[in-house]
Amino acid sequence: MALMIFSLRIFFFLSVLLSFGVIELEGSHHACSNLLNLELPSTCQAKEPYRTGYHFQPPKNWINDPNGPLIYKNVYHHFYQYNPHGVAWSPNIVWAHSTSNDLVNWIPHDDALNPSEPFDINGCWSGSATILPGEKPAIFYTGINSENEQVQNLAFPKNLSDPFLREWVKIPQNPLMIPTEANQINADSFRDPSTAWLGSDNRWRLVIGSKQNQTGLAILYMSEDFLHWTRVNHTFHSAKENGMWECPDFFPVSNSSPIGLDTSTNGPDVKHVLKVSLFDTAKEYYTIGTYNLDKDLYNPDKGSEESDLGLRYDYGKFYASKSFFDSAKNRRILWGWSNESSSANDDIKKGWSGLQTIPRTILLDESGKQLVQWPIEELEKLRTKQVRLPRIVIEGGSLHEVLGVTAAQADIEVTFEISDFEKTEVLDPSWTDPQILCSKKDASVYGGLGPFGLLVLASESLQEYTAVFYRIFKSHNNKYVVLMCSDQSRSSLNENNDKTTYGAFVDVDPVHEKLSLRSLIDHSIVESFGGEGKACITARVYPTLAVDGYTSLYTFNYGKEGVKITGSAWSMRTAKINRSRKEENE
Ligand SMILES: *[C@@H]1O[C@H](CO)[C@@H](O)[C@H](O)[C@H]1NC(C)=O
Ligand SMILES: *[C@@H]1O[C@H](CO)[C@@H](O)[C@H](O)[C@H]1NC(C)=O
Ligand SMILES: *[C@@H]1O[C@H](CO)[C@@H](O)[C@H](O)[C@H]1NC(C)=O
Ligand SMILES: *[C@@H]1O[C@H](CO)[C@@H](O)[C@H](O)[C@H]1NC(C)=O
Ligand SMILES: CC(=O)N[C@H]1CO[C@H](CO)[C@@H](O)[C@@H]1O
Repeated sequence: MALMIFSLRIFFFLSVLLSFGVIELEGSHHACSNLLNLELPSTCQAKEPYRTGYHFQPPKNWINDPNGPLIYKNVYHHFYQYNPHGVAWSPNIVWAHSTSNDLVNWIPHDDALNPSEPFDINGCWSGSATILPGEKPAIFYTGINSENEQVQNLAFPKNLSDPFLREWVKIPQNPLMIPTEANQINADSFRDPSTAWLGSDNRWRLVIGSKQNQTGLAILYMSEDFLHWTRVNHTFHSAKENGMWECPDFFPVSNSSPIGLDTSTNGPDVKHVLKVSLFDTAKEYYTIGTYNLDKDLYNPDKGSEESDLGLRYDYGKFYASKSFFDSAKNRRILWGWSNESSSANDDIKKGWSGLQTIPRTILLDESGKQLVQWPIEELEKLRTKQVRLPRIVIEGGSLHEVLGVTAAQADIEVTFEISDFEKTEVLDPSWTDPQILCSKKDASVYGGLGPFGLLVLASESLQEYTAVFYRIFKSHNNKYVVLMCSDQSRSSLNENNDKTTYGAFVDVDPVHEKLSLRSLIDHSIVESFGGEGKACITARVYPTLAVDGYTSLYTFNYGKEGVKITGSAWSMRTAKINRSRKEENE
């Protein structure tokens, strides 16, 4: 195969170089080259530059939380919070519904739940699905009732012979759980029922997010028949100074084999995970711990950080996530909502707001101390031509373009090998916050070992790019510390976007282990997986120049030490997601 890469040596700082305003490229290599910033031919102009090619989104309007994911008769169901009337959130939201055979291509259906009854007339908010014995799906969701209180309602499919479960019936006994003076639940803070699990005593349990003053709460309910629910007097779990807990997700993970577990599974080889979404900061965190069945309590493992400074599925734009057990493939799959970083006005111009991230499989890491995530294997069906990166050492101060892929819609997976650690910078003990460290030492700041990584959604003369990269430090106890960053500061010339830089420390030992990085690039979203899924960062970006055929992809190293790189990149086909009937038939 021809060398798909050519290298471009730069002098010291990228910023120095950029200040001259030019980077000389050896000839034109894109169908839609924009080197001179000339008026672009109309064939190269994207009508909707930010619409995604393979991330889930409906044709228009606002979406937020993924709801009640499930598999039924080998069909995957994805419900999501949807405002049929506009690009902004509105309380009287509905459950939109799509189904899929592969979690990649989706068919739209009519809304599954709409506000219609006194117990949900002001909105059908988030909830979860449970598969009852006899393969009978059930949905618990939060309704906003006619008094604007948050109550919990149950719905069943109308026709179990319909694999698409197109119609749902809200049971007449609703609401099944309500806030009262007696139970001391605040009617504004009582939402997002979890998937229910069955204990060995044959009783069902589920948790609901809440708060008491600033303490975040997971309120436990129990039932023998799934219809009559009683609040358990003690709190299942709580954490001070968390504020409101939204979307609690509680599930088992295996500590002996790389498989997912049904939500009701328990036993000696099982750990439990509690994930909560913090309403106050719009961030999530999870802990790994033990589920005490006798006392019906969850205890996070010793040393768990119970705030958004703790473990997160994703250190970027990712919220209101929910997992489910895929019984067809024995895996647990995680969905999350990635909201826009653009202004409300730009959302109106686009006509839509919000994406779902690529479903990820989640497993307990071998260390038992964190989870690892990876894009579902089905996504690889969208990969087209593979472009192998030549196995080279990228010298400090160089960048190499990856040619031959549609850089605005791509998947790239690379591994870095470091043989010389001599020039590693020392980690200042005050540098404890990875996000702040990534903002201070963004991609343009020259380092010792790193920054090295990818420049994605880059315009040809690098006025715009999003940098996903590593920096390695040496701590005072002589351990290497790996920092992963997603730097959006130069992602767009449009100043109205939120360009916050994100960061995470990745638990990889770079001396003995290879350091990998995978990025799913899709027009306005960059989902990155560091250390084989030990740290994930999702960013939303809106380049003005680096759109469609004008987009470039680079590997780079602005450290002093050379780094060996191997890997591949793929152009990604467009998934079939909620197309019109006409397109479906094409
Ligand atoms: C239930 O669904 C099946 C499969 O789609 C369909 O053949 C049948 O007519 C449906 N029954 C009713 C009562 O709608
Ligand atoms: C909540 O705060 C109020 C005052 O702000 C206090 O009186 C009350 O005891 C607190 N409740 C709990 C459960 O801490
Ligand atoms: C909760 O406490 C009340 C009295 O405080 C008691 O009557 C009730 O049985 C308890 N419920 C459970 C499920 O333990
Ligand atoms: C959505 O994005 C905005 C701006 O980037 C951010 O401030 C907000 O907290 C986000 N909300 C959620 C729920 O993620
Ligand atoms: C939920 C949703 O947005 N569904 C849409 C799927 O696509 C069809 C055709 O474009 C629309 O009519 C639906 O509204």
